[in-house]
Amino acid sequence: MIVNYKTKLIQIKIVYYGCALSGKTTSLKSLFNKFGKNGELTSIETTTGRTLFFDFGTLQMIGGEWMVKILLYSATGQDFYASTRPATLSGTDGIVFVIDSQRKYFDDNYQSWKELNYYFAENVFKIPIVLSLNKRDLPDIIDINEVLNKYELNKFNTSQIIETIALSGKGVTETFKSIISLIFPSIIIR
Ligand SMILES: Nc1nc2c(ncn2[C@@H]2O[C@H](COP(=O)(O)OP(=O)(O)OP(=O)(O)O)[C@@H](O)[C@H]2O)c(=O)[nH]1
Ligand SMILES: [Mg+2]
Repeated sequence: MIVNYKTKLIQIKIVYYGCALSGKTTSLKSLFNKFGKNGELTSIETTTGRTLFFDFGTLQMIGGEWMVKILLYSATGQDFYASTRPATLSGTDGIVFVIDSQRKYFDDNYQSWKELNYYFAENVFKIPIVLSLNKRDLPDIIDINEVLNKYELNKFNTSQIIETIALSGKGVTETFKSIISLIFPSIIIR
């Protein structure tokens, strides 16, 4: 977080993280679409639409006399580019962890979660985290309670879990508002 008292500008960084194809890029695209900022998200992609390094875009909001600039990133989920993930995570103020709810990907999601925990070590419990339980429109999906138990969310200081369908935009704004309010507990977004 960068705070400039002179210009009354606060800059924060949020990273969408999770296993390959869980829906991170789709979530960010839906979010920017909802804010009418289509085209303001830069995606560095392979020719098949997979994230090469990261997606990046900014959204701004006013809180009192302060301007809050939110830097949004998604880390690539592809293991081939895993070495780029720590750089994307560096200096983050909050994480949205995107889970592919399909039961067959339970282990892939959990491995990505373990990796995230490994990168931050014990500091992981202090970072605001929202779990986006994505792809709720698909068949054979895991139950929210299975995630709550397996991911031990009770150990985290500030966390939240929200069911989403990034493809249709369902829950995407709610997830974004939730991570902002975990970072700034006193900000209310209308
Ligand atoms: N049915 C369904 N499909 C989804 C949903 N969200 C994303 N997808 C699809 O899942 C695939 C992967 O989505 P991406 O957003 O590219 O996934 P990603 O997490 O950015 O993947 P990487 O960048 O490779 O790590 C795409 O075909 C999306 O259309 C969802 O909520 N429901
Ligand atoms: Mg992506």
